[in-house]
Amino acid sequence: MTETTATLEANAVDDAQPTGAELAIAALEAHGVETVFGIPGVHTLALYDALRPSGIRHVLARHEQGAGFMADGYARASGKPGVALVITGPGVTNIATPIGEAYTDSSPVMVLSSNCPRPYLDAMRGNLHDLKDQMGVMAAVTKWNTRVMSPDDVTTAVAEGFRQMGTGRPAPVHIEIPLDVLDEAATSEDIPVFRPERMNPDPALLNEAANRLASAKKVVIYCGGGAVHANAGKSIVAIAEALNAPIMTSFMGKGSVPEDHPLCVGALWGEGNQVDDLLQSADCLLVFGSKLGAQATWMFKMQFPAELIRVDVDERELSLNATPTLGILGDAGLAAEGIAALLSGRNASSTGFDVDEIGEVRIESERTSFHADRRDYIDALRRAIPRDGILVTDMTQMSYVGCYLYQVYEPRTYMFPSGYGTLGFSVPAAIGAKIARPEKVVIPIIGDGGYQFTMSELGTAVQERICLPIVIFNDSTYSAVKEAQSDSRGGRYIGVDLVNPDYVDLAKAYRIPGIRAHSPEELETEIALALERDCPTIIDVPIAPWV
Ligand SMILES: Cc1ncc(C[n+]2csc(CCOP(=O)(O)OP(=O)(O)O)c2C)c(N)n1
Ligand SMILES: [Mg+2]
Repeated sequence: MTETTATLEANAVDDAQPTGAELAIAALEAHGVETVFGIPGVHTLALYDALRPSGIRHVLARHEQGAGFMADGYARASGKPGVALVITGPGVTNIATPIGEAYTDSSPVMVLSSNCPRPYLDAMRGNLHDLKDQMGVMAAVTKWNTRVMSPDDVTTAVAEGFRQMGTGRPAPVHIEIPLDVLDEAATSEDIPVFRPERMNPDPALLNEAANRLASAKKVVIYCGGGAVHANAGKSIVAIAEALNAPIMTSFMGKGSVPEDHPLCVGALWGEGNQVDDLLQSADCLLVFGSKLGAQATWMFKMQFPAELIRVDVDERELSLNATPTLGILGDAGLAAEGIAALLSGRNASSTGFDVDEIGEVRIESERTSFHADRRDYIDALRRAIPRDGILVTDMTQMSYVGCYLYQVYEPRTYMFPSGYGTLGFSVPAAIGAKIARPEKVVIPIIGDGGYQFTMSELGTAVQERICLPIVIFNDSTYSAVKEAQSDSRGGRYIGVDLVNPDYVDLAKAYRIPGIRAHSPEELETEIALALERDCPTIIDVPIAPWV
């Protein structure tokens, strides 16, 4: 661990030794935390009391699920860990769902929780917020999970949490501090501080990769979320240009390279489609930061060429799902930089793929992608959102159209609850993203069903006066499920029709503008108007049924 040590100054109210809670907040500050998301309770009074005089901003969520998604959106937009504070028991179980999403999508989120006083831990003796196995709940959704039994161990736990989030695959962590530890005075004021370092790949392996790439006839490059996280795009494009290699991405890899680059075929791969034809004609695939998971490969139907070179920061994922012929453990950005340097000066004109052919593949695979007939709304969103603006999507049909057809140009400007697939992600994640990047346009899209999972977080956006056009694609149906019941259950529909509130009237209740947009053009206009306001705007978009 790279560590420096800070000492507590600002938060100690008097000369007395700091408490566990004061040290926890001081340790967050020492790690550069500027914002925390949460909901207080009598089990976190000490933490909130220590937060008050600190320089950290507290954003009050309306439900811990919202706080978790906000911290996740904050992390995805900024690249810095998001932090959430929750109470024992229901606070912890409520946040477990968004932390499950952060875990599958490799997003660094730290949850700080309390628990009953030490003598009552896990004892179920009738204490308020008793949870039989709080550590077990959070073990299921985190990379690292610890219970701090002494105020002297608080700051090392926080530093270790940051080390876990900043080393290898980014992922959530949980630190539980029992009530009496929060209030107890420590004997030490030391605050170890972890400073993240990028993981250097082995230069010999980079050399070997460059040689194999140079001797391959046709190389395809594949970018996953690791390429976004490592900001590897520029070097990956340089490799692609040196080899005339098309670049594919997963949904999580969107934005790693600009999707309007002539060599990029985006996230359009599908079994048997034109992008798949490109892949099948290659003799080498170079993968940056992807687990080549079940969803991305359509249940492992993606066939790989004989040479499979993989770069990953996580040792397990480096060979997960497909054994590489050459595996390089390390930061995707550093590896891409090294390989690009080794390939520079290469004359690519006579090797690799025909660039015009790649352009045609893109057009043709867009034409045949999921519900391409609905692309007008996606095109309207792309026109309404600046190049560096952030689109936050949910589990709605229009999002799935966008996964393929919405072009992303910059890293960290596209979010999708990819792995856990949790409805209600987009609005709170967008709130977190906007708090992390207030200068950017941030727009969540969501279905009428998904909106009702976390609609309470509108209160947070109103209270924080966040400029946020919320786009609800409204068909009064769980259409994704209805379509699946149509496709595979003979149209035997059950549990998919919704009686919804009027979302324009709902906006009125929050004293914010609510508008109905009836066409892609109206949507574009209403987004432009909403971006002028210092509050959220609900844009309800009635759409035709999908099934
Ligand atoms: C927490 C959670 N519960 C249930 C589901 C299953 N599910 C996936 S999509 C969907 C329907 C979503 O409806 P809506 O938000 O209106 O979008 P639409 O499919 O109609 O476009 C459901 C219920 C889920 N993904 N997440
Ligand atoms: Mg719907």
